[in-house]
Amino acid sequence: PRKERTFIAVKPDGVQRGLIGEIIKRFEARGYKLVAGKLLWASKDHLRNHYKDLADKPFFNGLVDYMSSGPLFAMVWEGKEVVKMGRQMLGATNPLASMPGTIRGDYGIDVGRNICHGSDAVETANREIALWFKPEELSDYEYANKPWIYE
Ligand code: DAT
Ligand code: MG
Repeated sequence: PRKERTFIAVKPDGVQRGLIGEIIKRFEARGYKLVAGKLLWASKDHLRNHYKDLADKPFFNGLVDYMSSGPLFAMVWEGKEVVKMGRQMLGATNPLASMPGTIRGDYGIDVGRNICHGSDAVETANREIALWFKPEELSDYEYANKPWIYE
């Protein structure tokens, strides 16, 4: 079976604050494998689709405005339990509720400037990966040091 994948994005505030490398570094250092990554300025329509489950929320329009306020860095990461672990590494939705050591807990304050996105379930991840990336943008490869990461 294919290894689990998740969609992780550095949001426009994270890009502006120079945190792309920091976020990549944490997933790389953990042992997860980058299978796709690109900087892009997402359209409001694309973001409304990405966040369609939140369309009824009072913060929806503000969220779409924020997410389209500049380029973001979209990624796909692969590895064992990467969806759940990715969420843990990001921290709680509200940075003020995020533990130190998480990305949001180390770098964020306001919920509307929470730096990063991570898929919340495997099914969501598959939908989001397909929404943000073409199949040919995903690279299938193995880390040469895989046996030093997985037993
Ligand atoms: P997450 O990004 O942790 O998956 P979510 O999917 O519930 O959280 O919401 C998507 C984004 O919407 C979130 O990263 C920031 C924004 N958001 C969520 N709840 C909010 C709120 N109560 N007020 C303002 N923005 C909010
Ligand atoms: Mg979410």
